[in-house]
Amino acid sequence: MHCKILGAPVQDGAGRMGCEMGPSALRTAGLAAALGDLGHRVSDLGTVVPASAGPIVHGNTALKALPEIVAWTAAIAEAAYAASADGMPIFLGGDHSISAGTVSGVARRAAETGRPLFVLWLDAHPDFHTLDTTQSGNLHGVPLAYASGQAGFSGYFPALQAPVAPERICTLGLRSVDPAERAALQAAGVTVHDMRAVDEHGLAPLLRAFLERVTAQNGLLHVSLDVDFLDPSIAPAVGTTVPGGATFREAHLAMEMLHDSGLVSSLDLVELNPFLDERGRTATLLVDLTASLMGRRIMDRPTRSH
Ligand code: B3U
Ligand code: MN
Ligand code: MN
Repeated sequence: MHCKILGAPVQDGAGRMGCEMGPSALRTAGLAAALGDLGHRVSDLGTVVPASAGPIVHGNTALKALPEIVAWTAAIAEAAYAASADGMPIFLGGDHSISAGTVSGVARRAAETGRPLFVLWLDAHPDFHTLDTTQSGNLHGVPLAYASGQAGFSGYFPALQAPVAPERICTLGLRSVDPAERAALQAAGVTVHDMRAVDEHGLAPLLRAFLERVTAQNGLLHVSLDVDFLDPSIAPAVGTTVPGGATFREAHLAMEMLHDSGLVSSLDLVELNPFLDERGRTATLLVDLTASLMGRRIMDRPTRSH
């Protein structure tokens, strides 16, 4: 596999500074070497540069840094479209607003190949606010709604060339959902596996059922991994910690299953805030999880289905 690393040092979408350092920390933690050790070809394509931000006026006065995030989204979408022509792009955030660009860019590419794009959103939050419903105004709370074509973005964010149908989106790990998001997720028909579902059924059967759907439709799969999917006890370097996240073992199992599926065509690593890390442990964990997703395994056998 040809892994293409692309930095998107965006922090204006989060409520605090620090995610700008995310790509540097992931590089420092040895991402390229870990992928190379697995036999992959690795290219570091460098850092996305945002378009210039003009003034934008919106009725929701809570919105923060709308012109900046719109400018980033346009540039990241172009970079994601270009990088996904071949190989496996790995986007290093940056806060989760980068996924407005990464998902829309890879979706545009998938539409050209004729294969349906599916999205697996690993996160404590669904990030399914629109520009009208967000109360915090932090735009890392909107990318999934934007990329799936929810109303209210046109005229502000770049026009979507290929929205991802909500039926092709699976969120896993949710435990902090705002009322407007809950209603919108249900109305749109997004598959939601919250932490209660993980507790009741275990992560593996939930993920396996989704992967079987992707396989049945010969789909491509974009995985968006927010650090706060993980429990804060193992991944402290994130601005929005929510207790009760995925354990070390659940997270690695998810990555191993994703690898064995052979479906993953692009990946986001987002919301890492190195300023909040403890001696690089969260960055190192993200590198190890990426390695599991790209083929590192304990023994030479895939995860059994039963
Ligand atoms: N839904 C809340 C909280 C949040 C969303 N994404 C993160 N936090 N990281 C909001 O602000 O939109
Ligand atoms: Mn998120
Ligand atoms: Mn989150």
